[in-house]
Amino acid sequence: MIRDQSTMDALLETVDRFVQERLVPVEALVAETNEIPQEIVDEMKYIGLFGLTIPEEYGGLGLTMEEEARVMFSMGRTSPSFRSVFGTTIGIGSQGIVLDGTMEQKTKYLPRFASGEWIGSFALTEPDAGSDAASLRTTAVRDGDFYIINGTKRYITNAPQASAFTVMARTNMADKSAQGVSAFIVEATTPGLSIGKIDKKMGQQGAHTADVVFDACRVPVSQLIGQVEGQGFKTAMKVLEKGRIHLAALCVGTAERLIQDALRYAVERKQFGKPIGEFQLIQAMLADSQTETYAAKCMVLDAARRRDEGHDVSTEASCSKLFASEMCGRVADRVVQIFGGAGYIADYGIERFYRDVRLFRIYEGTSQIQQLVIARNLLKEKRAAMGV
Ligand code: COS
Repeated sequence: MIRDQSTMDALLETVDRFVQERLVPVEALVAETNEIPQEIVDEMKYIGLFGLTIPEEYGGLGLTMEEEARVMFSMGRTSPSFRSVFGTTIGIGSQGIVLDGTMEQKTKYLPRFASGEWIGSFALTEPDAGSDAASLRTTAVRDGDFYIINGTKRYITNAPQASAFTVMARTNMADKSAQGVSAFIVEATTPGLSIGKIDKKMGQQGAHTADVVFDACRVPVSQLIGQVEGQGFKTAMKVLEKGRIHLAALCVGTAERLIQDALRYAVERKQFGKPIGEFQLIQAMLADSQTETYAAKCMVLDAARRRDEGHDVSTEASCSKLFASEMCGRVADRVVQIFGGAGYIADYGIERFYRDVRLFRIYEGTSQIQQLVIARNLLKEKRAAMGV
């Protein structure tokens, strides 16, 4: 749903200009230094990127899912690490509070996130709990007006920069299932919370991940999201469901960018006396890439619109994430092929995208988890229809 077309057009024009004029020129620098320049982060705050999904009453833009997806199409046209600067804050790092937080929690945290003053991060994954997120071992034991949190969270995006984490921890030790898990807002300065060293990754330099370690970390009971125990896993799943549409949109934008790079190269590069774009085998790779990108875009927009209409989109969100992330991997692979030797050489930036997009098939639920969610939902619906 687009609430106001002219406001949306203005926002997209601003983001497009920011991406092309400010981000694309520093892609190589960011990859080289593994840092995003502070002035770029400040400009993101100024444009309002940290508040895209925060409701307007808390200082954000309150974008609908379709509006958010369209902004992500634009953000995808540069290195994905730029999106990560504000991506966890507008996504998994804040949405638990937006969806399930109390009024006090929203009032305290959301305006800080929306302005970019605070970075929000999401701590679900652990050394022994990845795809099987419900098996998490981090504990939160009630002690008077506090919970004492112990455990380690792994691969946490923006952990070194975050001011507050949404942390999933087990409050009911007798219940090893998802029902024993609760969600907390834990401020980074809370005694007992520490951040591990920054991980060395395959790609997406400039976006940092690290362990978050809780060692007898005392968190006031007021930090329990929604003030209800046992709801934390559901909160996490709802947050991830929305995040999957967001990421699928990013995949579409990145594929579009790569196709544009490939087209430029295909027009300029000459072999056998003519531009390589005139060869049908190159054209086939371009056509397949465009077709798949278009298909993913249609899926993302449909899933987003259904969510805006209030439908359950668990299946559509997973279908979109699965198809768009796998599609983006195939497009990146073909574009390396079209560039040939240049595609393998760092100066052209194509091999960097090839590495960067590999994460799309892994984070916020691997492709295999999306398949599992889709199949489970289908079978559940069929069983219900058959009354078995
Ligand atoms: N919205 C609302 N509630 C949801 C939900 C959703 N999208 N998905 C699941 N739930 C609820 C279920 O309804 C169930 O509640 P009830 O017990 O009341 O029925 C509860 O959450 C547990 O769900 P389920 O039984 O499906 O949990 P499982 O442990 O079997 O597995 C998967 C769930 C595998 C789908 C889940 O662990 C998952 O998504 N794993 C991947 C995690 C991930 O994406 N990690 C990436 C890192 S975080 S960036």
